[in-house]
Amino acid sequence: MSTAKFTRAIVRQIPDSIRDHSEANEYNARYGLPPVEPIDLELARKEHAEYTQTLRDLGLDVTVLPADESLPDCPFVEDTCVVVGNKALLTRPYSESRRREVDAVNRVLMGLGLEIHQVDDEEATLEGGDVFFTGHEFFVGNSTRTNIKGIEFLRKTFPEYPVHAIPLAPPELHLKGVACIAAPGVIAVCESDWGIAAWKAIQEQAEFSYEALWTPVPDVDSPFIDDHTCDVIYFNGNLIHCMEEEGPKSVEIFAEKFPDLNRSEATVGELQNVDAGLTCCSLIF
Ligand code: CIR
Repeated sequence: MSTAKFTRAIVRQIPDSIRDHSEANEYNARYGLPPVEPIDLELARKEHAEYTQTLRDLGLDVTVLPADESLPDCPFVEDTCVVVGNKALLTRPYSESRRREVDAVNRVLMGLGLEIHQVDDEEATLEGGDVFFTGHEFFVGNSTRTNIKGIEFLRKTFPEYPVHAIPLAPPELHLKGVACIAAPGVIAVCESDWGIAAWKAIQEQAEFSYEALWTPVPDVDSPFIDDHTCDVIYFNGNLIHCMEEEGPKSVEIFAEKFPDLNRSEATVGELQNVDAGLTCCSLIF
């Protein structure tokens, strides 16, 4: 993992329009998944405010962008950009309805003087939820949301690092939903068929060595418990993971594996109804 210190985060508030117009509706319909449960907006905003406060408490300078009602999925800022060091690659989200989300994030990053690159090929798609950086190399999901042309932009922007494309079959949305950097040299991987396949591909392609930390597959009787709990946030010796009530087995696994990390719990609970993971509500750099 890079020793560079992370100092900033960007988050974006939740528009009312997310309740009826999130891309999750279209996604679930396309892949035969159950219809999206309506979001309790008040609860979602409370959880989002607590999530934001957790980032502040851990020392980050957090920019909170206002919601945009014309962009229902705008709180998922992670998808709009990949930032490493002083370089930022503005992405091109898969859905037309999400493309303008990058503009507000771009303005913040430009104001901070970052070197900005952009996915500007009409055939390329890339979403930040598919990308994780280990400090030495990138792993990027070749998924329903990110294609090979999009991955090429990551290679062109960061020629100093290897970029490895990891196949991800639907209905999994993003790579970080099944494998995610959890600490230097440790990748949290969900013990599902998708996670196992991703880990195999990671091992085949990695140029550095990593250990897998397996997180459990949800129980069929309680499918939201321990679901996607590999999606964690690591920076500056801090690990943010799911709440104990969301992932009791996972929290035990993190506690045992990382006695020396400063662990915090956070949730984007209500937003999980529209396919949000923990990492997707912030851009940390
Ligand atoms: C979408 O389908 O694009 C949004 N409803 C969810 C995006 C979540 N992004 C992420 O986990 N990185």
